Amino acid sequence: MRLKNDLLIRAAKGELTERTPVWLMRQAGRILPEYRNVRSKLSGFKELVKTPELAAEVTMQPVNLLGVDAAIIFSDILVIPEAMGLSYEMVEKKGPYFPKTIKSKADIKSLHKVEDGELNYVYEAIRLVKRELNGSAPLIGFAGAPWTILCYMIEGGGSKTFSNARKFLIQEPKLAHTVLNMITESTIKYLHQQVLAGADLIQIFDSWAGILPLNQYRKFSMSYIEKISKSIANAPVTVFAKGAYFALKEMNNLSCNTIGLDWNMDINESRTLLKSKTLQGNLDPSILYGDQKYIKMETKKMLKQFKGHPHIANLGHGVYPDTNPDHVKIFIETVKAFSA
Ligand code: 1CP
Repeated sequence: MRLKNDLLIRAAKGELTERTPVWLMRQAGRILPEYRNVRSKLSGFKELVKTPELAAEVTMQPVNLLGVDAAIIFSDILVIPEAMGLSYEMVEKKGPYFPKTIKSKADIKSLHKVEDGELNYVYEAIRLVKRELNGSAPLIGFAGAPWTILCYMIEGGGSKTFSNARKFLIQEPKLAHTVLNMITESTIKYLHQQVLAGADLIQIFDSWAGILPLNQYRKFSMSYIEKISKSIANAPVTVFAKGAYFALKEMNNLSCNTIGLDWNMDINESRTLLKSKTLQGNLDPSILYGDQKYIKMETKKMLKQFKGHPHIANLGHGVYPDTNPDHVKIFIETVKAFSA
């Protein structure tokens, strides 16, 4: 199916597009009352993730209601650890909780690599969204980076420091690599299936990149991201490594097309370090708490700094849940008007 709006794909491939494509990390599911309406009728988050018709419906909401240039499939990075044998619960207003975690070699024995036939509900949702989009916008598939997934498998949920995961890297480096390899192989299979089902671009989220020093980041994260990026031949790949300003120079050598910047990463410096990459980002999500004039001014300021370099407009991390959807629309409309 030919895309009628392929701005995102062309920008990802390094083209200076006639206007900058725009979408928002976490656009599906956090801010729209229409999402909460669908969600409130269900037993919980996981029912939504595992029901392709509903996952497809909420994936389409930001495209139809906000006018973004891409859809991102409604799912979670945690479906991979679950498929590997560590199930999670999504606790209302708190976040994920894993009753079983990785503490020792014995815990790894019960894990398995994701096989074909697992996670079919994600691929089915992708097929449904593709039919619905009918080429009007590209669809982004995604997965967590192996390091970020390992963090949740060891910690069992969110954490400020992920110090248990960091302890594991120091005390059990070999075991860490064993699990990281299993996650990597599972993720490669998973992302290939997403592309086969119709995903037009793949984003890898390394949300906890910023807690590792460079030497550990190279060994325990970037090497696995590279394996995954290299294996995806039929879709452009974006790597978003939150907080990894110290690794940007080396990220220019990754086999991916786009690097996502968070709001602390300097745009000019990033352009110099990442000459061969498209850049995505990087408006501070808290700017959307401001008034219309402020949002417009800050968005234009950001766009000007990226001008002349292939760029995909986005926030520097996920949109905050209490952001007014009208403010999100101002951001999107400003991007569309600026570069036209
Ligand atoms: O009931 C609900 O609505 C729960 C909230 C929610 C939602 C809507 C969670 C729980 N996950 C999601 C969906 C989700 N997660 C998407 C779908 C598309 C979209 O929202 O646009 C995506 C892309 C993710 C990715 C994700 N999940 C990341 C990486 C991106 C990031 O923001 O850093 C991470 C770290 C997760 C784990 C996760 N899932 C949910 C929560 C609250 C968390 C974070 C837990 C923590 O505090 O560490």
